[in-house]
Amino acid sequence: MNNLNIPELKGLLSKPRRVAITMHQKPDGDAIGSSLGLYHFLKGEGHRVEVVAPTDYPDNLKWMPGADQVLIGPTDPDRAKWIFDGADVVFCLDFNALHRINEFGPAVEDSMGQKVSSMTLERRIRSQQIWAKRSTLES
Ligand SMILES: [Mn+2]
Repeated sequence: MNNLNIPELKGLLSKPRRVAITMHQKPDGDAIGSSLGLYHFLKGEGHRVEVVAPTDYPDNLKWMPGADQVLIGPTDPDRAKWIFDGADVVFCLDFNALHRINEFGPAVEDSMGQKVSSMTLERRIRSQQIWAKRSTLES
C-alpha cells in the first residue's frame, strides 16, 4: 500500500497536512485505539485530522478520548468519501487490504493522498531492527 520509509514519512509530515485515518471494518480495540492515539498525536503536531470508521464499533470502546470525533462512514458516506478525497495522507491502521474497509476501499484507492499502512511500517521497522541487530553482531 505504501513504499514510504520512516524518514520519508517524517518529511511528508514536516508541514501541516490534511490527514485521514481509517481502520478495518468492525473496529476492535487495536483499530480504534491506534487510530485515536495517532489522531491526538497528529493534531498536537498541527495537522488537520479526521478519523473515519468503515462500520460502527462496540459501545464499550466509545469511552476513548476523541471517540466522539470518529465519523462512522455509513452514517454519512458522502462526507467520508470527501474526507478521503481531500486528504494529503491517508493512514490505514490495523489492516492492509482495501476490501477490509468495505465500500470506502475505492475512495481510499482513488485518493491523491499518500497512503500509509501501519502494517507495512511495522514490517519495515522490524526489518530495520533486525538489520541493526545483525550489523551490531557482525561488527
Ligand atoms: Mn484489529
